Amino acid sequence: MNTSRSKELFEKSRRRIPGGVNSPVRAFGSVGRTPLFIDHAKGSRITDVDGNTFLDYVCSWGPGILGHAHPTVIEAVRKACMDGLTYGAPTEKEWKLAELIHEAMGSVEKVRLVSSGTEAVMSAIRVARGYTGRDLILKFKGNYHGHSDGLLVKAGSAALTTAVPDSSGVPASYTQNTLVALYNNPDSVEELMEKYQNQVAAIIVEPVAANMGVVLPEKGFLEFLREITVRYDTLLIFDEVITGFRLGYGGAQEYFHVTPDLTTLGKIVGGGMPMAAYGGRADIMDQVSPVGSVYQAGTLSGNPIATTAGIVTLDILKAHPEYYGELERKTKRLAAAFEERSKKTGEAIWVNQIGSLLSAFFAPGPVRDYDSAANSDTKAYGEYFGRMLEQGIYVAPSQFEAMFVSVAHTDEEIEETCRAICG
Ligand code: KE4
Repeated sequence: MNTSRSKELFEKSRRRIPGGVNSPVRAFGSVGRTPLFIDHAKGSRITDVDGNTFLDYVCSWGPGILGHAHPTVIEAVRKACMDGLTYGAPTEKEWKLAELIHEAMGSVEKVRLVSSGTEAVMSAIRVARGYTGRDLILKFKGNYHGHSDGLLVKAGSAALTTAVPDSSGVPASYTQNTLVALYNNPDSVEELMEKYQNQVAAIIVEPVAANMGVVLPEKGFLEFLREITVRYDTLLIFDEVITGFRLGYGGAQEYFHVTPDLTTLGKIVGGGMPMAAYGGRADIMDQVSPVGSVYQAGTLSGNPIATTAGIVTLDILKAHPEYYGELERKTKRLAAAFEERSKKTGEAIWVNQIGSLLSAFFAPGPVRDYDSAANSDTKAYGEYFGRMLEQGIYVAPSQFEAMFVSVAHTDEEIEETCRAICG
């Protein structure tokens, strides 16, 4: 496969942009290859600057549930652009999107639109602290919630129960209010809540983890988090940046019938434009300025182009509830192909799949938390990634990311992908 133009652009970009990319995972570092520079995308396919076309299972890390350049979304965005790109003033579209979000997730009684998932989570945490008057936040090892300082943490040693920075440039003092528990491990949560009791403002969780690869909540885990947060008057934050509108139109909170106090959204809610949101109970969200004393602001928050893309995307998903069954069926077919491969080659492959999210871990499994995910053979994953690319299939360039399926992936393309998986 000719990738000379990508290589040339990568060399030039690296001179001006750290690593030649604007987000680290795009650098293909963990699969040891030169990143592909993309020229355009349409439907289920993405084309690089050398003219190589691939079936795309990254879908821009989640926003692309309708496929790339959906004609209705593009037409609406094109039209909206003619009316100006941003005003820095309220518009009807922001209210419309807020209503759509509330209609899909009743727990989101009030919502603020922001420009990235990181900003949504950072703001939700600030509101939780402002509402409760407490400082500590409990998160889970292997969950990723964007790159705000207090959340760039790794679990301290067993002795430590507060976190230590997982990035240079983050002062240790910024992470001393972050506790780290183990996903699918209620005892680790009990222990920390017992120790810190009424100091914990919120527990934040990916209701389906998708940043250590896809790891499902075990039966009762989310219900347990709901119960223990009530018990300690702590808020429960569902980080639904990936699961929102992905697991179903009502996200993970509808899928699992567990209602959080605050929810963060991103990706699909913006239809591919820079848009995210945080929201929840009105009494909590009324802490936000100018109503309350928790400050949060943004020049391009809720801008008319991003809200247009979000509204049209949600309208399409709302009008087609059947999409979610189709997405699950196709994704299950992919999961079966990995199982067929494992039987055929004897490779240890453990698959976690839910809705249109899937991860094939090159590990014996079961993969149920960070440590079991980290046990994966990343070299084997890198070889798999290369095989798929050579066969025209673009999957996540990291073992610890999800495979995303879109409505645009046809059954024939799923079968083509299954053949590539089975080898
Ligand atoms: P952004 O700031 O990247 O928009 O959202 C941060 C975020 C928050 N919460 C969850 C559950 C997320 O998955 C993310 C971002 N997801 C990654 C993909 N695993 C973004 C891809 C990237 O970093 O380039």
